[in-house]
Amino acid sequence: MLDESLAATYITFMTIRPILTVPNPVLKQCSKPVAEVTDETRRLMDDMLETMYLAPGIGLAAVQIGVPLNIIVMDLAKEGDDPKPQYFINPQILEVIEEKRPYEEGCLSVPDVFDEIDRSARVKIRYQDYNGIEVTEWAEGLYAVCIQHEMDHLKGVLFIDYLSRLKRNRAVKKVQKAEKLKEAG
Ligand code: K1U
Ligand code: ZN
Repeated sequence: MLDESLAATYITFMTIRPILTVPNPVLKQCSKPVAEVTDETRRLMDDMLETMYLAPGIGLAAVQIGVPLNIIVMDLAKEGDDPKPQYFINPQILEVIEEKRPYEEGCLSVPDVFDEIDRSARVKIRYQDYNGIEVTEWAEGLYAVCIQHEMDHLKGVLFIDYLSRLKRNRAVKKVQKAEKLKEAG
């Protein structure tokens, strides 16, 4: 017979999911709201977090692993500090301040491409957390940059969409070339 404490223990296995890269058309899709936060939602967010840590990255939207739902994970902890995972379900931007700040952004769906993007310095957001609890707060600094970048993913917008057509095309070609080289082994 199973030991009671063992039987009561849930062993969860997290799965690393492939991250879609440009020009995959799924990345241009608009994500859909999550109707209810369930264990399945939490399993998806656990997978997203592990996938993000391995990449490595500081944020990931569900659509980047081919699931067009309004879900984002993030961890902005400094290297050497304890992990500080954050989960955003159905995030909304309620207010933005006018002041814009530039930041050199990257994206796991556009690997090895970085460019400076101007975004609002502070944004007020509302979202549901890992347990489905509603949170309203202001984000600033890297938090503001990252949440705006990730929320763009939910609308099918990539940071390279803010660049000139020349830079954007170059970025996509660079990624395609790298993918082909990887496939060729
Ligand atoms: O693809 C993504 O959406 C994730 C992206 C998030 C982001 C980075 C910078 C500005 C805005 C949004 C990344 O995580 S790219 C990788 C990255 O920035 C990083 C990786 C390892 C250590 C530190 C940063
Ligand atoms: Zn991105």
